[in-house]
Amino acid sequence: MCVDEFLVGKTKICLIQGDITNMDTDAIVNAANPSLMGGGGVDGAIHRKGGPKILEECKRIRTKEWPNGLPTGNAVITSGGNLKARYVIHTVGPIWHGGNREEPKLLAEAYKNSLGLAVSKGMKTIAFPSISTGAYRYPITEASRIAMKTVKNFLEKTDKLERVVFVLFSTHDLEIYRKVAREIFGFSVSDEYSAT
Ligand code: AR6
Repeated sequence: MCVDEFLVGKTKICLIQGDITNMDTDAIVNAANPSLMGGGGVDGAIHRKGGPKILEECKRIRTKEWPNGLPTGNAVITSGGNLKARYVIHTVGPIWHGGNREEPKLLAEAYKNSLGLAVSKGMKTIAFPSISTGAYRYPITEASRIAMKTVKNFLEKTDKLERVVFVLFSTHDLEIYRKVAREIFGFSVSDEYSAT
């Protein structure tokens, strides 16, 4: 259930609180690190629940495409293993170093490249976690603004996606996204209902 829903063209933007590994979207996005070998946070949860198939595919990607690791801002795709989502899109967000090391640009690229990959594979629905705002310490208000602005810009150029979901782990993160979403998308469909 979306806590808030916004529209960009025909695409629904949904904000929810929860665990991204439970999502039944075509793809869920993993906030990975360049090694693609797993880690903590969302990455750990996805590999734990998705099972060993995801790691095997990541190893293959490392060998064939990215022997030195996936560069920050890039995205690759594996199957979803035992997850409900059929695919996992692994992207690497920037580590926050204070904001002068191209962090905003790299974070926007992580979102844009993940969306591009989803569209190129014919997917209709995709769910994102709040990339870089955990272990990588990106301040969440700034990161949420980049996340939602990048999604909005992307959707203004394509109408191929039906739904983009932002899955926030904590109430605190969800509240920040809800507030910033109104700056970016305008009113929520639920605001309209509550006004009547
Ligand atoms: N579902 C949704 N969101 C979650 C979940 C979950 N199951 N678990 C955590 N979050 P992080 P990063 C939230 O650290 O900052 C890993 O070790 C979390 O509360 O997962 O991009 C990787 O291997 C936070 O708001 O990702 C990398 O080394 C957000 O997801 C590094 O962490 C992102 O937190 C990447 O760091």
